[in-house]
Amino acid sequence: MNSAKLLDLMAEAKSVLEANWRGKSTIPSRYLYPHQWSWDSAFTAIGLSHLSQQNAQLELDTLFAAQWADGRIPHIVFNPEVSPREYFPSSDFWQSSSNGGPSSVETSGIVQPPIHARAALDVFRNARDLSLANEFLVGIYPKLVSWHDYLFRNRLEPGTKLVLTLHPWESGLDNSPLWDQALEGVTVMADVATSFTRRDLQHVDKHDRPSDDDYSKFVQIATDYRDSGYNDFTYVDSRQYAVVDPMFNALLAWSEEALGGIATAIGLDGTVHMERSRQLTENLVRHLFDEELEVFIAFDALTGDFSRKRTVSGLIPIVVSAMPMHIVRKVVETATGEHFSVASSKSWGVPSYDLLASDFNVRLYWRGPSWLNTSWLVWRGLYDHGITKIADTLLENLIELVARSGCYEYFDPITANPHGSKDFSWTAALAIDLLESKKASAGSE
Ligand code: 9WN
Repeated sequence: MNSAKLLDLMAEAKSVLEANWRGKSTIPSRYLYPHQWSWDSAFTAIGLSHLSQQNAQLELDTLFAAQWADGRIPHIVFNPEVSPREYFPSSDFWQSSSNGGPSSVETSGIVQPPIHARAALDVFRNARDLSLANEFLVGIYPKLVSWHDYLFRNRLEPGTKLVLTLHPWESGLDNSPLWDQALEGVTVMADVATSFTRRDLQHVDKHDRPSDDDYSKFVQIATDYRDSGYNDFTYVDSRQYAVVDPMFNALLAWSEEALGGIATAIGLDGTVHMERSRQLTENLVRHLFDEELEVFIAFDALTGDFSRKRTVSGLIPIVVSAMPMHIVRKVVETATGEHFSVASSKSWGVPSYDLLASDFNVRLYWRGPSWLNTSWLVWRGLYDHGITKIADTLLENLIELVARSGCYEYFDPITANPHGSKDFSWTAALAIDLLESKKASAGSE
């Protein structure tokens, strides 16, 4: 791609982030998601770190200002100036401040993948003002520790010793086929099914979004959790959904490694974090690596069944540095083979689902399309494990995808057609990060 096109992409990505900046944090999209989302903010901070160290730090600090007393980082922090009619479920649904959430701000009660420590370390590494960066790390480190402690304390699944997601939204890959089996067991009460109006369909095509049936189940599970007062311990008996997700656990392991790096950077001992990461990695391999499918799969803690499907969630554990190289190689073979066709002319980005599955769908939410964040995670895994040729091909492919189709929420992996919301923050942020990496590697050649 010529340098004028690369500059155009950089300019477009910057303008998306500027337009979505709300003074202290960034919204994922002006059309669909008008509040602050947890893992979106982490990805956005990584992109912002190349543009403004202060804003990147503020993005994460704002999110962590909404941390609950028990350590959880909520998946949404609501902007009180936005009407509840703009997004469902709104703060009236979650009722966080009367159920253990902070009193200063309204939030949701569930969480999202723990990628924040990794984002904080990337922000620190890209910083120009080192004393400001150090102050930022010192401030956020105990909050990150308390966030991870919440997961280990409240969400540990006793059999696998991995952490549980209690809602498909907690995975960030809401509608992935990996959760289908677990969702089959969810009973929706009649009053819940009729209690809400979807707002998402006002903004995007219904063929791009989860079905009404799935949405009712999402609302039912969130209602059950809320009605327990978001108490992870008393909730155990009434749970209708409790799934061990490979990506969520891999990001926790990767972030524990990052916490180790942060601890060292601020003069503390990071051994405990490296040890936690090692244990999580060992448990991921032991319990969730499927030798036949050659990907990581999910475990349903309520039924004891495994969900044996090839999804992007099962490729992402290669981000963890401690992942044994023979496992990384097998996963990379799956990623580059016919099921995902990564880094080939046959697909754009990393498809969210097996291209050969009978229910693969090029446009349906997390059931086929490529997203920039999950593709970026696979790229980081390749790159950090020194699988440079494939990593570089994927990097070029991702840059060209966004340059061609724009900063959309997700893309058809076969045609590159854009889907979902336009001007999407993490697409813009991670495109910036990829462009900067390309520049840095060209500079070092
Ligand atoms: C529910 C904001 C979020 C992302 C998720 C993505 C989608 C919300 C929704 O949008 O989820 O949290 O309404 O569909 O699946 O990963 O964080 O961008």
